[in-house]
Amino acid sequence: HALQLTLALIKPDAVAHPLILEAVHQQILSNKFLIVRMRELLWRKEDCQRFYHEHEGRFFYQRLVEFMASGPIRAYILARQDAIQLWRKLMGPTRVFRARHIAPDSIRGSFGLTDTRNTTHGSDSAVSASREIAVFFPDFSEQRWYEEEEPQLRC
Ligand code: DAT
Ligand code: MG
Repeated sequence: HALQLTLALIKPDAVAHPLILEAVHQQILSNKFLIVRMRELLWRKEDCQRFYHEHEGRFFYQRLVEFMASGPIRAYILARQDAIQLWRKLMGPTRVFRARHIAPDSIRGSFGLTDTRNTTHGSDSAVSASREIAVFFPDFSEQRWYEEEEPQLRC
């Protein structure tokens, strides 16, 4: 496919601040991602636990889950060539100290508060993108999108 899909989240630390929320949204637009779907929601703790189950047992797991359920988040399905890799590059490194030093202009380098409160999430592979899109947009069919919507975006 010419266009790849990814799941992007704006986390509670950034949704709580209108100017930061707007700045992250502008990054999406200025990098020519197509916003395929977008919604805002308050996440239940059990859903955060399931979403981050790969980190269960790590020292930050409890903190991460509490934080992600602490306020509204914004979820996007984004489409673009190399969407997964580009969105992760725009986010910058996971840990805020590293982000500020090696990628000061990245989203996390600019707005990240701590290693946990780091502004955004992005899928890390095509397999996780599909899984994560289904978590937030259960009615969205990737197959149908590629058959019916994506071809029209190319002509
Ligand atoms: P990413 O969000 O860059 O894919 P990840 O999947 O390794 O990073 O971790 C998921 C989230 O968990 C991350 O965005 C913030 C939190 N986290 C990861 N490593 C952490 C650490 N060392 N200390 C505190 N929080 C951490
Ligand atoms: Mg990850």
